[in-house]
Amino acid sequence: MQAYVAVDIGASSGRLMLSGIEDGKLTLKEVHRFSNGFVEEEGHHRWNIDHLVNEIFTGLEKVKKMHINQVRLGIDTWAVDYVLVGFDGQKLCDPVSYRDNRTRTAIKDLTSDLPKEYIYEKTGIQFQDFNTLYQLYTEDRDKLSQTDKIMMIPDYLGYVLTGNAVTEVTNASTTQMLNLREGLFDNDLLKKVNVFADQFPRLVESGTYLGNISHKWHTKYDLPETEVITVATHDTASAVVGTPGKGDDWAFLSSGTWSLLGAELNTPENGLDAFKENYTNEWGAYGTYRFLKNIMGLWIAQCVKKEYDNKYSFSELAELAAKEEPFQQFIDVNDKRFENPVNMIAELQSYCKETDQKVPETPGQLMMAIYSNLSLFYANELQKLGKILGHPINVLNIVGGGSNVKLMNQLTSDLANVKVIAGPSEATAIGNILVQMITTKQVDNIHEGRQLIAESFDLKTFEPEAGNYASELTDYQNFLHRVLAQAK
Ligand code: LFR
Repeated sequence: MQAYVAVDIGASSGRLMLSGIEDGKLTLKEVHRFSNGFVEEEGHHRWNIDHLVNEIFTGLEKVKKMHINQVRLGIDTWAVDYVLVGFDGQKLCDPVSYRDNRTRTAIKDLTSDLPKEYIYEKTGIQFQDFNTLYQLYTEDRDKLSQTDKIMMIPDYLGYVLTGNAVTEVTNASTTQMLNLREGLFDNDLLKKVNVFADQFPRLVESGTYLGNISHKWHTKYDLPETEVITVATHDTASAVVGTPGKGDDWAFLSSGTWSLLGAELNTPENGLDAFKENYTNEWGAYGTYRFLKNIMGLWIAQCVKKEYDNKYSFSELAELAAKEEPFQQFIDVNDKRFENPVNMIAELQSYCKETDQKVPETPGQLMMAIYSNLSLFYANELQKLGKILGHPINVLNIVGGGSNVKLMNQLTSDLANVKVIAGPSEATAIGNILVQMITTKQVDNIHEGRQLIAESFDLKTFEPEAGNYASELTDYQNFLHRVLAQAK
């Protein structure tokens, strides 16, 4: 059996998943899991990128110990962050995390003489102050002048492994510097942030052979023969590939640290409505676009869990939440204050106090507040999405770790009046593997691949319960309207 390894690294953890096709079904096994996170270093929140490289090797050594001597491997990670590589081929420093506060005013500063509409028309990408465009805008000029190459995180990891450097498009699009029409980096935007197109390795599509792991690593570690394939390197792009959506009225919700809710399109939707709602057109594998909205997601729950010193597991927290009543308070989960607060529990509580609402106190109440409000936010966005696209969404495919939270799946189904299909929870790793399999021609195309996913994993369906929560969504929409108007 041909063995495939997905290296899938998110903001809070990474894993190596081993996969293949056995008896017509996709198999998936976690061989290694490790933690990830940013730490304060040289005045910024930074990722420890060498740690990630080491963990990839540790995982591959485990694969070798299983007597697997030859693998294909793909890497996906979160987006927008980058590594500056000097003329000696080495990183200049650890990459800064997108949650660092160095870019807080960058959108305002950069767009003071380059209108937002102009940037959106060119790129179709949402305005998030952490986009690479704004990170580079605030980047240390000395460092930039010492930079030979700017590499996105997964491209950098591939480069360390193989010595070959590329810029893969699904992730590159999140920089907000690719021109939709030309399919290339946009020189106007690059100039604005003092970088040049040739500082980026050549652009490639998902599903490109990168090369074998360099010989030097084989002398240091006991590794299988490994051929690296550049997959859909943005984790969200891989997650969408790994979503078994069917028909033309489905939306996806990739539910992890972030909740990414949207639809897969064949042509970008960068008109005025999409601009006003700050929807993004990230490039997908095989010429598609991920038309989506970033929602704060389970990050809020991850912080709460950590602040209870990880005393409860996620499933214990979900059980505690299930004992509470939903919708005890409304929260705009996308409020910037939840992006990187000193203490998430305190932040949630002061939000409720400031808005004269019931303050959640216990772990169960806090979790129920998070689940209720994420579900409300999803339902609200599904309505908007349907409006922008001009057709209703009837099915929501939820993938990622969040798809295991039954309570939230049912609340979302009820509130949005859609059928929810939950799973697979490892869609990102699966999408990573699928692109490798399509590249090696073990699977014909993405349609066949999605069919294979549906047949290989246990998907759960949630039907809307009519009449449930009829007024909550409208009340929430009125609440959002009010708080957003006040913030202006
Ligand atoms: C999810 C994700 C999102 C991106 C955010 C920051 O892990 O990749 O798609 O907006 O992280 O990179």
